[in-house]
Amino acid sequence: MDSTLMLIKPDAMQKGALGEILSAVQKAGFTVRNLKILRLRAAEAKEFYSEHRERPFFSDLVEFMTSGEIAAIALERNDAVATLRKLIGATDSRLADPGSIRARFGTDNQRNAVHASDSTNSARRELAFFFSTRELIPLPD
Ligand code: FUP
Repeated sequence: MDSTLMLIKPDAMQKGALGEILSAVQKAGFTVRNLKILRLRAAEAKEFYSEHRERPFFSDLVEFMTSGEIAAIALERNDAVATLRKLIGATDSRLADPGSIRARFGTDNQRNAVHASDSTNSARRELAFFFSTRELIPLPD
């Protein structure tokens, strides 16, 4: 079983899409290991997206990601990273496959409803960004 991180971004949270997005990922066979709702500070958003710090859209992205609450969700499934990336669709919601989460709930290439880790290394880093080790361990029987 692999793990990955999904974020529900401020645009989708403001639309009240948390439940429908969770339902879509559960129907796709993911287990929700943990979930928290929080608002990122600017320094946290900059750290989370640090690989994009030289890109022209970086400050707009930080402003958007700090504009409201987000949900951070730890998900498990076989082949979790690739399966979730396919389920969310292309970065630009206008180009995402019909039926994908970004096509259903996003608007463009910034307000695109969700984030999903793009590799197992990113998933490890991003899960640790939001959750402690203890918060990711299954409860004993
Ligand atoms: P993705 O992995 O699909 O989230 O996409 P990228 O890693 O290419 O981009 C990271 C985030 O930067 C995207 F979710 C949205 C944002 N972005 C913009 O805000 N403007 C752009 O022109 C491109 C990306």
